Amino acid sequence: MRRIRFLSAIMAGSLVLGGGVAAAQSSLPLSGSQGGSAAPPSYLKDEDGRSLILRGFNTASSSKSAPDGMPKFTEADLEREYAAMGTNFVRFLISWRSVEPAPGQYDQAYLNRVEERVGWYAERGYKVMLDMHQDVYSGAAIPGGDTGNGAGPIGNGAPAWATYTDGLSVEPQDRWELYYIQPGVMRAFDNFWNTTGKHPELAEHYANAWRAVAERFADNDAVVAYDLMNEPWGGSMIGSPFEAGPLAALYQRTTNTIRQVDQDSWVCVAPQAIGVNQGLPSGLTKIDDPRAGEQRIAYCPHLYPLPMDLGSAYEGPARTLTDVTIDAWRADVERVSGVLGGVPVIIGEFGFDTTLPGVVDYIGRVYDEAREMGAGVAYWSSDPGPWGPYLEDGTSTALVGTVNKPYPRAVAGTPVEWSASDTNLQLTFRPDPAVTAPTEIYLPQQGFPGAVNVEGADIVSWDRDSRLLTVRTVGDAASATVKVTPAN
Ligand code: 9MR
Repeated sequence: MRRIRFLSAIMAGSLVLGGGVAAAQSSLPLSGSQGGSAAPPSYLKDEDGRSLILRGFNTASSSKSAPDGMPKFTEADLEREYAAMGTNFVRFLISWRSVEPAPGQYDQAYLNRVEERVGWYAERGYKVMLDMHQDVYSGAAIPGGDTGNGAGPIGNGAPAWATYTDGLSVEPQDRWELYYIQPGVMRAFDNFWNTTGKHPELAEHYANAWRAVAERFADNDAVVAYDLMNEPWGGSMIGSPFEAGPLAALYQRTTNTIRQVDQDSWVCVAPQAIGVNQGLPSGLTKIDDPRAGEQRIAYCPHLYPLPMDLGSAYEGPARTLTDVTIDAWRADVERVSGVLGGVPVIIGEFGFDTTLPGVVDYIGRVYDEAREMGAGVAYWSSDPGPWGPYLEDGTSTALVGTVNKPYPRAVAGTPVEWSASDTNLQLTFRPDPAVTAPTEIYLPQQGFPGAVNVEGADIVSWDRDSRLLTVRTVGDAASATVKVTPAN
């Protein structure tokens, strides 16, 4: 109940702010779905210039409070994930406390451990987005904080030396999200954003910590994106004043700093989490990418419709409310993608208790939305348990079969639309004559056990072990449609 009251209060507050944002924005040029027809999606590109359709997991919550900052996720776990679901993407959690354990000192041994794991993904053709994770600012903000629910210590992200609660209280809470409105946690955020005027150095440290990460991964083709901050929260400043103010300023500063060492990776920005994750409008404003050539900013919002987050099944009135939430969320995501300059979208997190009724429909719906939006997906999370693909004992959940579907992974041009069933994939795209690498498609064993039929393109290779089909279109048509089915 306490959590419901908290979320209701925040939602009510955000609704007021959201109304303000919507009213303020009605005089701006419309883009995305608010303009009547959604702008065509744009995509992250791989080193061969192919458009990437990214499908994968967050890995993992278990790293948040681990002394070495590493997830309980082995190379064998990755092998199992690929074999079962054919993923090509990971949102890999890193943390400021691990990157910069003392002011100005960057832990190269930690970055070595991250790099080793990035190597596991790279060897298997994955792309990686590094996510500077935080929940309720920092473990240091919450003395002995633990809900006792088995999830481990509460709070992660910032190093202790960057945590200034100014002696304000942080009382034990029965839900981790409730710590966000504890006075000491709010003050730690206020000091980070320097809305107190006392800690201008913290944002500079944050940007420089990102530069240390980017320096390490600038030349690594597997690392395509940097998610600048997980689920930002403004402390005592919420809604569009926060998003257009200190949050946008931090994003701009960090982007500029990353570009001192890395010109090519995408910089991903997320809105205020509370409210926007539940479908309210974001007030985030444009970030300018100082790199030469096209902008490489992406928008990486999370999706947690309130009924799902509160543990409802996807049925009855909760399903109706969830559907309405998803519609509103998508319209706003497409609008913000336009505000940011028509940038690619990655759903940085969404997740659901896979033991609840309606799970297959809910997860299927979100993947459908992502497909239509041209958005990448990182499901929350790969950690064992009812929300993940595997339980603690290794049993598969309903997630595995729901995720394991055909999809185009890398397209030699710009995707226009695609669809898939268990035994069929159809992709329409505008071929880019400058791209010589073939289009790559993942086809699960179940629907494609043997030879395949391809219409509209020539087969370059079909590897039944990796389940990857590569094709090349012939001629110089502006548009190509490729259809793939199992051969009889
Ligand atoms: O699922 C995670 C839960 O076990 C932890 O107690 C909690 C606090 O660290 O974080 C949960 O993961 C959240 C993620 O860090 C941020 N987005 C929402 C996720 C689900 O609540």
